[in-house]
Amino acid sequence: MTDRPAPTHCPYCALQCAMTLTPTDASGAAAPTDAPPVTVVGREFPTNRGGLCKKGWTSAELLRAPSRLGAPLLRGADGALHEASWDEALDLVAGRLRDIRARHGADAVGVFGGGGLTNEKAYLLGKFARLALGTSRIDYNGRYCMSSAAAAGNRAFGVDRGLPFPLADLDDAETILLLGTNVAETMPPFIGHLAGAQAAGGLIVVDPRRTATAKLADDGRGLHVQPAPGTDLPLLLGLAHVVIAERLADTAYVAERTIGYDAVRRSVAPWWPERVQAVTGVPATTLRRLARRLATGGRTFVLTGRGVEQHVDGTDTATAAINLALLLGLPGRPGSGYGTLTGQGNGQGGREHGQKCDQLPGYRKITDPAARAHVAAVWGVVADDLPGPGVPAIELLASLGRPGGVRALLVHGSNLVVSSPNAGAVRRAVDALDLLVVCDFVLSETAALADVVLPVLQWAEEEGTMTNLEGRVIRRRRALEPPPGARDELRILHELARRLGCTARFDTDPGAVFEELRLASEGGIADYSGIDYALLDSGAEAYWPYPRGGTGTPRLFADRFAHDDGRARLVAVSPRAAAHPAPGPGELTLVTGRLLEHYQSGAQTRRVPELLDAQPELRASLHPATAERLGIADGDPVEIANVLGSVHGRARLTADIRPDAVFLPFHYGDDQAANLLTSDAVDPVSSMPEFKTNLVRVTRLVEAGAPA
Ligand SMILES: Nc1nc2c(c(=O)[nH]1)N[C@H]1C(S)=C(S)[C@@H](COP(=O)(O)OP(=O)(O)OC[C@H]3O[C@@H](n4cnc5c(=O)[nH]c(N)nc54)[C@H](O)[C@@H]3O)O[C@H]1N2
Ligand SMILES: Nc1nc2c(c(=O)[nH]1)N[C@H]1C(S)=C(S)[C@@H](COP(=O)(O)OP(=O)(O)OC[C@H]3O[C@@H](n4cnc5c(=O)[nH]c(N)nc54)[C@H](O)[C@@H]3O)O[C@H]1N2
Ligand code: SF4
Ligand SMILES: [Mo]
Repeated sequence: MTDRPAPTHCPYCALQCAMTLTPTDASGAAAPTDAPPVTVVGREFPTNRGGLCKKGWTSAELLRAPSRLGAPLLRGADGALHEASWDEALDLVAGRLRDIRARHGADAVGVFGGGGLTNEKAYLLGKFARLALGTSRIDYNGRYCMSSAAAAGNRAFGVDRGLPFPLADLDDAETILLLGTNVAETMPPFIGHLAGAQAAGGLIVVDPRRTATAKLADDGRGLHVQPAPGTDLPLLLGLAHVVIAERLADTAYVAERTIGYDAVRRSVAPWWPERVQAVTGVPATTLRRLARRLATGGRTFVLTGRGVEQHVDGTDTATAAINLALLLGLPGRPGSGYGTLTGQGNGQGGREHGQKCDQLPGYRKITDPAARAHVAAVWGVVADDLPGPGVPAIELLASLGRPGGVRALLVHGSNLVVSSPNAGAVRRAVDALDLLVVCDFVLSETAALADVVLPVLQWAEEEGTMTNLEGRVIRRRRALEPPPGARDELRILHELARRLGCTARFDTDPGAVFEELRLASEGGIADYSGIDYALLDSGAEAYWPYPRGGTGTPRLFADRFAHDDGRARLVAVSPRAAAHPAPGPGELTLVTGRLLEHYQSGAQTRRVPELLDAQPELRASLHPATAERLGIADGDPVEIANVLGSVHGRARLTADIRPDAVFLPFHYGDDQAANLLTSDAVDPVSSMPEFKTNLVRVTRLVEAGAPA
């Protein structure tokens, strides 16, 4: 089954580029050396068409890297981590969990999952929390990623599938509005799907930075709109205002397919273009031109990314984008549409099968009695045995070590001390835990703080399924034997459940877990019951919902939306005062995001030499005019600080950023972690934190030995 070419998909982002892994020698399980044990070749697939980005090309470097964990680690009396046997580690974890639970109750144990886990792992983790631990305290890093877009999608359409159409539908588009996404760096092969709109002069990018993606639009044909950070909501209200005022709305569609028009019309009335210009800095003439293009630009798509979603008003901003798309009659119209670009490898599937605090498999609500009864029956328990809803990630982390809060935390697939907002406070909260258990294959910054580290498998060593940004379920396939010290997470959950005395099924075979997931999801919103491994292995396209005996659903909304009456909701939204305070004297708005070479907290990509060499340390992008005012030259060491903390990096001068802002990637740890500066204020609907606009001051640091 192994040691021959395996058709699989990239371990990183939601584009899930197809790749073929070929073992370089027959002894794939040999002791760790520097040489990658497989070669990586891009494979033809509708999302990537054979292409891969740098991260994909170098993904095999980590498989046998010296930094790969080879045995469980336990924190000793000396305060250091020491290698231990699996039995010793698992016995210790189960014993301490039992003890903490007996003394403080089941909710004193928390679970933090990740959107990179396979569907099988995410599903079993949710089951493990609810049955083996009996805790309601489970949430995951998708809260930082997809929660605002998901909340807005559920509210408007009654369903949350990031792209309700195949990505290839973009190829024929004449107009594409990209709101707060830098796909040229975050999903490079994606830009192949923008070529048609670009050629048609209809590529429009809204980003406070002139990113690689914005440059595709800013080519004399399309348009780059550069609003002040955090002002997309008024911008979108202004666009809707022009659409209505100039009678550009698709009134037949609005009448037949939506409800809520009157309230939205009233809510956008006060957002005339000149007022929007004053708030956003985007000229009124540009707004009018943009609205007209969207209304008359033929096959048109509106797409959002984290730049408009990761805000305290991210749900409302995503809602305003949906309202605009509905006014234009785009969702469900052939050749047009609205969508959000899911980020993590399994960011879509990871939000469907029970890692979210309020959710059971199949995108069911944990508070819905019928959903509880269905899942309880599949799990062989009674509904009363299932805990109720827990709390979202930020609240979960804030409770660590606090009276009545979580005292033991299990982490599966997140480097949360680097990637969570207000990371300094998170670090202190983690220190207050009685027990931290981290499953990972590298010693991430979070794993380095753990009492117990359990080494797990990497993508090339495991079987399972992922659901990509299109809602398409795909197979992850094993290309080589895992190293002897690492263990499959399904088996870890199985072993822990057994040690905790839980008699429910915890299969270790991913195929068996998927069969159970099918049953658990059956009849739910994200229904996978018609999908099995044989179907996926046959190469069939499997978009959910895919009911048993039915077919998949590449395109949603052609005839109806998922609300009972079949209509979409136009939801009136308006900016809240003080959601995004403008920078005061001496302050800049901190914009955070990504670089091509690094993935997320950098736990993986900072361990790939080629990627680290390309982006070795934190660089703060500053406008030359701002830098001059602050007495900073290119390459100077700088401190970026606010009341929450401070970080150190080097200045990178670029006219691609607005003079009132500074950009930091969040890919670095220790004193280079951008999240030491981000606040843990959250969106009231989605509990998404504010990652994209915080206020900071930037100062030049004097290097030791250098003249001031
Ligand atoms: N290289 C790389 N690729 C990745 C990842 C990675 O870490 N590295 N992560 C994956 C994941 S999980 C995700 S979620 C996706 C994210 O993919 P994207 O959404 O493309 O990524 P970001 O860089 O977070 O944000 C996109 C843009 O939003 C802009 N922005 C910031 N504030 C605002 C604002 O107020 N308004 C507007 N309109 N724009 C704003 C930023 O300048 C940035 O260029 O990428 C995926 N792909
Ligand atoms: N300032 C700022 N902060 C942000 C963002 C931002 O734009 N700005 N973006 C946010 C977003 S969109 C996201 S998605 C988060 C992501 O941030 P994190 O949740 O920290 O995600 P990763 O860095 O991918 O961490 C995943 C960890 O799990 C490990 N891992 C990978 N696969 C597996 C597996 O199968 N099992 C287990 N057990 N471990 C595995 C990896 O080695 C790594 O250590 O960051 C958020 N934080
Ligand atoms: S775009 Fe995403 S899925 Fe494709 S190779 Fe790069 S990281 Fe991997
Ligand atoms: Mo994400």
